[in-house]
Amino acid sequence: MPAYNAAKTLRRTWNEVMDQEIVDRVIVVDDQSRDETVAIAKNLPDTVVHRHEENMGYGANQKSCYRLALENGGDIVIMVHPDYQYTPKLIPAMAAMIGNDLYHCVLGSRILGGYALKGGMPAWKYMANRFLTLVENILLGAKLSEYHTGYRAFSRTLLEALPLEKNSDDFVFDNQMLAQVLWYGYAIAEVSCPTKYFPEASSINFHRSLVYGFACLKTALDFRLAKMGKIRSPLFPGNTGAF
Ligand SMILES: Nc1nc2c(ncn2[C@@H]2O[C@H](COP(=O)(O)OP(=O)(O)O)[C@@H](O)[C@H]2O)c(=O)[nH]1
Ligand SMILES: [Mg+2]
Repeated sequence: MPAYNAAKTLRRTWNEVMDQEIVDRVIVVDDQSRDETVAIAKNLPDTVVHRHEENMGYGANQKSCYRLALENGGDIVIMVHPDYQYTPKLIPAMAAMIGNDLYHCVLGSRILGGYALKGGMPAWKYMANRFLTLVENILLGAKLSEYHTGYRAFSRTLLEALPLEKNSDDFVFDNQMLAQVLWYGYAIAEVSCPTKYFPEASSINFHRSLVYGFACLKTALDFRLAKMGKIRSPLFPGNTGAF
């Protein structure tokens, strides 16, 4: 759980995660929240809490999460936002798809199934999501329903293979990571996840979203140019023979 000001929802999310009776350990990385996130996390059993010395960003937070998950021996690692926006009830399904050796990466998609708007996703976020997804599918050569979910499961093998440290410390980390999964030739599976939007579940404003959107487009473009051998990118190393 990459946490930032998640005091109001962390315990609820954690409770529901543990109710699934399949999770051995929870990793909470706090990115210098201004609320009680750390104090609450420290009282949770079976939980490793790590606090960044300073606010480093959402991508940096996830880098710490995956590093700690691997250090703690995780074979199946599931990232879920602690803002209670994504139901932990899908964890057994997502973990099974990895544990049964079907996939190395599974996303909980809010778009798949078609209920995102009914679930309260703001219309402008929905439109942006659909547009970015369309362009990314074309440039990345994939067929995903969305690239922007905060609910993702990975195998240890995959996490060890990706050069995550090269990625951004900001929100576009999420996008770069999925592009890397595809770059390394892994299939991405999706399960339909109910969408919930409420005040605590969303803090990203229009400006941050715009910056994120353009960074997503750049990621997809870099991927395509690297594939064509036109550029070298530390995110997408060792092209298939082009250089
Ligand atoms: N580490 C870190 N995480 C952040 C920061 N700002 C937002 N987040 C987290 O990023 C995630 C996505 O943000 P959120 O506001 O929920 O966006 P939305 O649900 O996509 O509308 C949430 O888990 C937030 O807690 C930050 O400055 N640092
Ligand atoms: Mg959210």
